[in-house]
This record gives sequence, structure tokens and C-alpha cells, in this order.
Amino acid sequence: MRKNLSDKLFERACRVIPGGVNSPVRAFRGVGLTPVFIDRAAGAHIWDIDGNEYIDYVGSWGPMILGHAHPAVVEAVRQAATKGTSFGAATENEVKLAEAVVSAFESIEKVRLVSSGTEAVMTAIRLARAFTGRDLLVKMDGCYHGHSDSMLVQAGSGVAELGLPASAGVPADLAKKTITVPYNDVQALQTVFEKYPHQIAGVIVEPIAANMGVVPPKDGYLQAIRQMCTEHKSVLIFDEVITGFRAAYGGAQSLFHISADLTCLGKIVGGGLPCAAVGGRKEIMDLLAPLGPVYQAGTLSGNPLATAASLAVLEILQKPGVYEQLELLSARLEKGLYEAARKSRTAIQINRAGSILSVFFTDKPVNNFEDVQRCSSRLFKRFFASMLQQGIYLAPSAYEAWFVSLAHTERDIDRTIQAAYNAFTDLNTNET
Ligand code: HOZ
Repeated sequence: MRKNLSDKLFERACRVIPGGVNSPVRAFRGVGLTPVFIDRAAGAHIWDIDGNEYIDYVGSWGPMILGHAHPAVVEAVRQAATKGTSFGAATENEVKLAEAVVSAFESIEKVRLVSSGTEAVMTAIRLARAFTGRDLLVKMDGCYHGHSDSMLVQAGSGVAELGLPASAGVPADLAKKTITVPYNDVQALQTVFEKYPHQIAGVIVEPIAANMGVVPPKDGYLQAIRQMCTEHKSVLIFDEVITGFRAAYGGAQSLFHISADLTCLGKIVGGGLPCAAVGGRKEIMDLLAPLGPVYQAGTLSGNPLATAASLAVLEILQKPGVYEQLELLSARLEKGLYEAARKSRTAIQINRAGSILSVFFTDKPVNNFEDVQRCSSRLFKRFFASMLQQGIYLAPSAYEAWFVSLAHTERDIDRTIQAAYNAFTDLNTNET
């Protein structure tokens, strides 16, 4: 694998960009390497600036469910761009996209478009506080909800990778208003509700956790959260930034038959461009300005390139067989990886929820953040390096998911399984 140009560019980047990257996990620190710089992508493949080709399982961390540079999306964006790239004014496509979101999610009656998942969550928690007149928020250890002040406590994704319990710069008084409990632990949440009666504005949760690796909810877990929120009149916020339009067209909530009060969307809803959304019950959403007193705004909100891309993606996702195809490919990958691990006598656990999955280096089940932290990060690093060398581009962190797209072929999957077998074998051969 050639890396000359990437290494030189990283040196230049580090002089002018903190850590050389515009989002921490991209720096490859979690795997003790330096990043490859991407030049282009098509379908399920990406190429770095040194000309190395990879099968991509990052998929821009989730949005690229159709694969990269899908012709329908490229054409939609091209056509939109010829008409102007931003107006900071209302457009028809914003209405169409809002209508599409409302019809996809049973629990969403109204939706506001924003530019990132972080913004969607920031708005959702402000709404929850305004609606209830309460301050406290509950989140789950290892869940990640973007980088707004209140959400950086015991967070997953890059925060976990860097081993930070919280972020510097968040006022201690504000951090105190976020209470964290272990994921998949009904009793812990119950205890918090008992300890803080009438004080909890909202509970925010990834219905399928995917920022500590993939950790699906145990049977009944989400139902129990729903019940407690209803009983205590707290707002239930589902962060479906990753699972929205991925776990199913109607998100994880449609699989588990649960109505969140507010839902945060990002990634796929932006069609690979910067667009996200917060939606939910009308009586809560109508608190937003200009109707209500909760302020939220954005120059690039509902951007015309993003809404065009998004509508193109959602149209394709509604075709019959799309999610079945994703399931077939992802199940093939899971089965093949387990088989490769068995043949090479490597202890792994795979957590998979549809087209997202994680390979954990452990022989024990992984149900929460503590379990994730017990897995071998040393083995993950070596596995990652070997896969990269063999042309498989995984997220450079044990806390992120693998994303399968509709552009992956069976051949891509089988090549990945073979590479994983080689990587596992290598781990064992060179283990001391
Ligand atoms: N927050 C993303 C991972 N869960 C990373 C985004 C990025 O680095 O692009």
C-alpha cells in the first residue's frame, strides 16, 4: 500500500488544521496510524490520493446507503446546482422532504430541517426542556448524540475513542444537568426517575446504539423507556441519526413499534449532503419559533442541494426489495466473518442490526458500554491495519459501526471475508 502522498498531505494539514482533520475520529488515532486522504469514490469503493483502492464500510459514517456518487443523486444535485446553491429562503423541495419524513415516521407530525445531527439533537433537547419546564436530561453511557454541550457526558464515538469522560469547555453546572445510565439497563433508569421526581425533561437514546460499536436494545428495553417517559411526563427523544431510513425506512422505531415524542434524523436524510432534521409531536414541535418561544435557525437549513439529494435517495429507498437486499448482503457478511473467525480460532462477537454491524474482540456478549470497553483494543488495531493493507476501509475506531450499502456486491462481501480471515490468522500467528 502506497502512502507517500497521504503522509505528506497530513503533515501539511497538521500545520493548519487542529490534529490535521475536521472531525476527530478521522485522524486514525484510535488505531495508532495516520489517515489516508480520499480522492474519490464510486459505489462501494473509494480511492485515496496515492491511488489505493478500498472496499468502503464507512460510507461517510452512514449516509451513503446507495453507495457513493449514485447517478440519480449526482444528477439531482447537478440540476439543483444550476438553479442556485443556497437562497436562505423557503423552497418547494423543503416541503416535499418534510412531507416524506412525516409519511415515513408514524410518530412525526411536524419536522424542522437543520444542517447536522448535532443541531437536530440540540434543538430536540431545548424543545424537551421548554415543553416540560424541567432541566434534567438522561442519556445512556456510550451513546453519542453529537457535540452540543449537554451531550458530551459519557459519550461514545470520538469522545470514547479519546477516552474522555466529558469535554473540556462544558460548564460543570450544565454537565450536572445530564444524568447518564448504562444502556440496556431498565432498573438504572427507573432509579433515576425515582430519585428526581418531576425533574426530568427528557430521555434521549439511540434505539439501536451505534456509536460504541453496534449494541442492539434487549427485548423490552425501549418499551420500558417509553412507558417510564409516559408515566413521568418526560419527553422521549430517539436519536435516529444513524438508524433513520437505515434500520428500516421508518427507522428503528418502526421495527420496535414505539412512538418517540421527538426524533432526530441525520446522515441518510441528507442524502450525503449536510442536512438533518428534528421532528415529532405537533404540540411539541409548534413550540419552535416563529410559532413558539423556542429559538432555532440556520442559513443553510433546508439547503437546495441537500434537499434535492435527499429526495433522490428516499425515492430509491422506497422501491420494493431494497431493505431485503441490504439484509441479504449484511447477513452474508456476518456469517462469513464468524466462519473466518472460527476457522482461524479467533474469539469475536458480532453485533448486527440490519446493515450496521460491529466486530468485537471478545468471547462474551456485548450489551453496553462497559462490555465494549472490555474488548481488546489491541487486537482491533491490528485487525484494522491488516484490513486496510488488504484494501478494506473500516472505521478507524472500535467504537464505530461498519455500514453496508446497496452498492456492495456479493463479490465485495466475499473479498472482505477473505481479508478478515487473513487478518484473524495473522493476529494469531503473531500473537505473543
Ligand atoms: N460522528 C461521526 C461518527 N459517529 C464521525 C463523523 C466524521 O468524522 O465524519
